Amino acid sequence: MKLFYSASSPYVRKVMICAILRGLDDRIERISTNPHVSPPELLAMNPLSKVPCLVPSDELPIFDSPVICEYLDSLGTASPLYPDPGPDRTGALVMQALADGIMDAAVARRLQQPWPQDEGRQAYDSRQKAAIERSLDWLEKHPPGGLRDIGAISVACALGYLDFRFGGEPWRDTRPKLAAWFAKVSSYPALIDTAPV
Ligand SMILES: N[C@@H](CCC(=O)N[C@@H](CS)C(=O)NCC(=O)O)C(=O)O
Repeated sequence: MKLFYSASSPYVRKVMICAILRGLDDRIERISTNPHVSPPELLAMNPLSKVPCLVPSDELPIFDSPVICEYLDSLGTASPLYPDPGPDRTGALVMQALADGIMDAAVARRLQQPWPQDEGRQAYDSRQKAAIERSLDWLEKHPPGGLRDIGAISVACALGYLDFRFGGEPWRDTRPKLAAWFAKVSSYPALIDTAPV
């Protein structure tokens, strides 16, 4: 399988953590890609010009990260990362949606940074930042347990991205439970091996 890949993308990190936990990472050939320059090889597989995009041999390309992660979960024999239909699955998917929303807001803020910070951009940045803050507060009230499902994996990637790109905006002081959980899972090999660069 080929994966259009960027080492700094939190969505790509999600996919790679799932691949590692499913024992599939050695079946994935990583193709280093800058989606922002819309390379033709990526556009041929994903008209949205976004990474991650997984191309299983002889099959249709797969995007975006939730779809890729669920596809990987259907391969191999390791413990499933998507619970069976029911409350646990719904909870994991909602947590994934929240974490993906944090990533969306943080990536959007990052993309705006090089441009002149006029009033409109400042208002946009404040709105994204507020969404992140509220989501972190929600996670402090409902912290993930372990790294056992797609929800927890997604939260780890979102927090890792905040530390990577917004290290000057501390989030831990007012969220001790979330901070303790993240400190614990950050020592797991799947997180160490996929840390953003
Ligand atoms: N919802 C998508 C988001 C993917 C995404 O936004 N990836 C960024 C890299 S971090 C990208 O490829 N951006 C290129 C662009 O927006 O043009 C997913 O979960 O895979």
